[in-house]
Amino acid sequence: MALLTPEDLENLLDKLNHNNEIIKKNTGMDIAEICHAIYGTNPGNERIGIIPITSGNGIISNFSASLLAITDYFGMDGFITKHPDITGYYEAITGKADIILMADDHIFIAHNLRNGKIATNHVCTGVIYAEIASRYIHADSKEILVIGMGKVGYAGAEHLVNKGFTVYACDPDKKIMEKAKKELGVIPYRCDGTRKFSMVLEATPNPNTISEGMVAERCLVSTPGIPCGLPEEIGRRKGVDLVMEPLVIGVAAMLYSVI
Ligand code: NAI
Ligand code: 0TF
Repeated sequence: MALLTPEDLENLLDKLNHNNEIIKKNTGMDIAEICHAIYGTNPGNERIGIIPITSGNGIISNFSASLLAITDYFGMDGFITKHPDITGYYEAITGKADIILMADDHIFIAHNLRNGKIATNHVCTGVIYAEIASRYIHADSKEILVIGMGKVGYAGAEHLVNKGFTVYACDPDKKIMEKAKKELGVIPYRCDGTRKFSMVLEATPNPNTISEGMVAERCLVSTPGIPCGLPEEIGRRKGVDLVMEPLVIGVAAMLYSVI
């Protein structure tokens, strides 16, 4: 898994506000309203315990502080434990956390200790970025393209199939595509310029994954992928609206999904 860097987390709230404006302009809803539409929940007075985890590549500076800023932004009562790992877990429980947020290099979870619900960042990120793309108010059809069918893209594609969209998908990994065809019924997308999409979910760790032939003149690209897969000049030439943010949108979905 590509790990976040401290630089990714700089100016997080500016990036959030910028993306919230784009999302509102293109879907008529803000991030909190979209989370509510997906999960049917609203934050109450949950206490969120954020535990720094030292295993693997260790602490990412600003990661826990960013999570705290996110809980604050969405009106929740967050706190970072003084100690990491198991000692931090004990501290979160004795500090009366309702929900635990913690991440190692492989998985990032939200666990609600009151109702037992547990969520992963990759699934919630796929679902919310897919939902954002699918709510594009200028969409010309119910056809949507998913680029990258890994952990995030697969969850997004599944969400879109369940919502009744016709999902085209591409991934160089043949095994993944076979599974997605069989289990989700996605249509393999051949990038030959004959079909262009007004809604695109991009979920790869690579740049330049979006070519001119994939996108309609007016379109919304929704991508958690780091770095961004949309080349700047294509975005400019085609007037693409771009939703792309490194942490907050996915974490908002995690929190709403376990409330
Ligand atoms: P993954 O490694 O499970 O899947 C990535 C998939 O993209 C692979 O199946 C790969 O074959 C495919 N791929 C690579 N190049 C491609 C191309 N040119 N065209 C089509 N498919 C291509 O990764 P995962 O966990 O799904 O994450 C995807 C991206 O999302 C990463 O950059 C990750 O860092 C980012 N991410 C961002 C979050 C956020 O909040 N912004 C949250 C979680 C992940
Ligand atoms: O970097 C990642 C994920 C995050 C997805 C959200 N965009 N790509 N995971 C590693 C997090 C490690 C956190 C660290 N253990 C800490 O500071 O607690």
